[in-house]
Amino acid sequence: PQTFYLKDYTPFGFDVESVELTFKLAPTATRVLSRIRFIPQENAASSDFFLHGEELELISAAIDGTPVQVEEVDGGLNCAVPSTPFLWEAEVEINPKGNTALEGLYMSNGMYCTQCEAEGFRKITYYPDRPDVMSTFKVRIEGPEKVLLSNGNPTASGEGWAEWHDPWPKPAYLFALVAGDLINHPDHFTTKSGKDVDLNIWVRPGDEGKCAFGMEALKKSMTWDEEVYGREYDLDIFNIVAVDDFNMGAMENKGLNVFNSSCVLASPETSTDANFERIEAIIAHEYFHNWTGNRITCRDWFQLCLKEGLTVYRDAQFTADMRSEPVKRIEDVIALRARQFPEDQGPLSHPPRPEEFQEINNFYTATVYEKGAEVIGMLKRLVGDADYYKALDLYFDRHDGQACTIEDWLSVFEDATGRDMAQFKRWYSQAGTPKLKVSDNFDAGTYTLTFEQSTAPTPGQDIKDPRVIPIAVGLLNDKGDEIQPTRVLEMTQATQSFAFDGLAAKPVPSILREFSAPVILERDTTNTERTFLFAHDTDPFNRWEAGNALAKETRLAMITAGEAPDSAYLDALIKLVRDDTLDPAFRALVLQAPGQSDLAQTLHARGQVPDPQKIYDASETFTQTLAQALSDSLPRLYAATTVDGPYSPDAEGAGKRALNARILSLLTRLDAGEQAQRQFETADNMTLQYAALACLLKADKGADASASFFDQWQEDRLVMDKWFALQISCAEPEAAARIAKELTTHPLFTLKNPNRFRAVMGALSGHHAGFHQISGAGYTLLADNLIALDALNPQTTARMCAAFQSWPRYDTARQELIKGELQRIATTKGLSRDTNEMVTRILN
Ligand code: B3K
Ligand code: ZN
Repeated sequence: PQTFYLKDYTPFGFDVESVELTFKLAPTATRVLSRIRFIPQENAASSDFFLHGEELELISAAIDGTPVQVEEVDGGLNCAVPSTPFLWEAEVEINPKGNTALEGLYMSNGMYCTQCEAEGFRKITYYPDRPDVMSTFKVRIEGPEKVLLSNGNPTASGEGWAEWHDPWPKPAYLFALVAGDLINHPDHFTTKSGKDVDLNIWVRPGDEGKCAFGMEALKKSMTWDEEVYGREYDLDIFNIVAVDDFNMGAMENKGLNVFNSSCVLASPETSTDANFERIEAIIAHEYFHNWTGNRITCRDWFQLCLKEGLTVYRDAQFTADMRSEPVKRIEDVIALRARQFPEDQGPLSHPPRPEEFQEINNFYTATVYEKGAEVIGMLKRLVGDADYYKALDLYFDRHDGQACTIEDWLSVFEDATGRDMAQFKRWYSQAGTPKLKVSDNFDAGTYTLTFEQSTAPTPGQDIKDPRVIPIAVGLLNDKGDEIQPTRVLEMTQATQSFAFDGLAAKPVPSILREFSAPVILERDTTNTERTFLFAHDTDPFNRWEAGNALAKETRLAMITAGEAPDSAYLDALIKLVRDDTLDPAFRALVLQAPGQSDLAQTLHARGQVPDPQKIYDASETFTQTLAQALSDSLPRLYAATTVDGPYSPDAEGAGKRALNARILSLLTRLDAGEQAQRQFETADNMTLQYAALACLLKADKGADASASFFDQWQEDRLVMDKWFALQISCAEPEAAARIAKELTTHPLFTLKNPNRFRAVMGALSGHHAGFHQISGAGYTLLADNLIALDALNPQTTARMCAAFQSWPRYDTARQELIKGELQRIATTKGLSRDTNEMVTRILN
């Protein structure tokens, strides 16, 4: 397979002045007519006229009205063209119904929809399918469907046809078309300059009652982007469409966002608080792309984090503003450690701006997205809020309408702030998670912190240079008063010291507040000091972090030294959980057990071989001990999580229900599921019903509840995904793979729906001890299903291969089992380029 390199970038030798497309829709034989005006560039580096095209049947091609001979080659066509501006016309035929890869134009439940990012437009017609080629688009759709949508503004329509015009030049990856018998949930929005915008959420009949929350989230996002970034919407209409079969969460096509139905449809009866929060964030994310992604796009796909890191950062700011800032930060750090750290510390490690790929769809990763967002957060911390927004204003001003690079982005910061960004750029070019070792010293009133940074080699990158690391530090005295408010230390050297003068006694340091940089902090400290910070730190993130460190350390001591749960930590935890002055959402996070995969990673980093079953057992024992120690308070705490009045998915109610789930799971360990059964029977919303079902399944008392849940919800695709997943994630480790295997034979299981596939295979690979059973049953089941799915849908298959990425952590027996399965996948006949690249990288 071909490898593409950043260093090989060359511009396309032609400008595209305008694009006109006509779609004659038919399920297995759609005709696409294109009229494209090309202008050869003066002094072009290359005058080769190559158009991308895949799985197209060429019917005709003409230049300036005269039929031309083209040379069809792998991945596209070549053609001899004039050296003056010309009109290219082509007709192709495609088969949307046969498109199970869900890329290009495909059908989902009888409706037509598209997914073009990254390189799907070439499955629709011949075109220079690269993000630096931008043009305006006019689209005519002909078909019997009631609703015919494309990008931009509607210009004309009649019985069986509609026309759209998008006046904003865009790359082809932002093209979209939707056609189907859909129903809309309409609304409108007036922008700050007084422009009225029609808003619609389009859904299949029956789903119209699940649109209101998404619509409110959209309007909040539009207001927020005006207020915080000064960005206004720029078309007369904004459409969102919900689609059941979708490879990822959603897509920011200009004026026509397409959403996985799981990321937009919501109702109290069918969606959990976590679903609501995620929907709000994804609606915001896709909307924010209108400026960071669409108006300013990427020059090439190596620059993907230019739009994704920034847009994730913006949606996190939005969620923090709508809900709780510390809670959002803690949730994001938990997710970063669970998804990005393993990637960065394993065979798939790559920089936020990769320098080579075979299949770009394999680089829509936690590193590009979440670490990309962390990098923006560090930039903001280093330059300060005022200069950050000054740089962003300059970015929008200078680059509107352009396809840009990370260099353009950093130049804006240099020009707005006068700072040199050369060293900071290493965050974009170097892979791996830096380790930050800390030591301290107190002498004659001066407290000195010394930091040492290092990053282990990653694939293709042996040597790492020191990075700029913003380290937010505060100091407390022994009573817990803050004697040094948060100060951001700017580390630039491999080893560097920072002094705090004029102190009466040795302080307690609170380091890396707000998780000010995506690093692994290593410090020889005591549980006594952690317990002190857990009780007193004024930075909510670091207060949680101290508890999290204690939660990890006690489990690790149980695993490696057979110790009992640390009683000082248990006491502190109980005290905090009983403290009604604290936000219930925060208390719920403090009660959340550290991820078992995270514990395995830590053991591995300490030179030990993790045993998944032992990790599981320690976690179970700890929870059981906590439940007993807290038993007197549980009924009162449980009662206090009751929310009066009708369900509302706001942060306050959600916080109480998050605590409800934690308390109920402790109660269930003592009352054999009585309370959970009551909650299951009386719940009037999915959050409470789901939490109760999870507790019952975990206690092995869930058979009846599970059956009645199935009866109640079997017609609801999204709730059924929960039902599939929960049976696996709540199973005993030795049963997880068997249950998952049974579920793959259930009539409602299908390889054709990525949500359903992820519900089952994602739950299996997410069950640490279940997936890693020494029998290898989990590995084999996943590999069997990946091989089966690859023939239909390479993109989703390739993404799920990452479940195997952590194999080097485990014992030789497990390593051999995993490598055997990876080899079996690798040698499958006709394996996709997507999956081949993933298994090859994981094995090397
Ligand atoms: N930009 C899309 C992701 C496209 C993934 C293509 N494999 C969604 C998003 O990040 O908003
Ligand atoms: Zn995005």
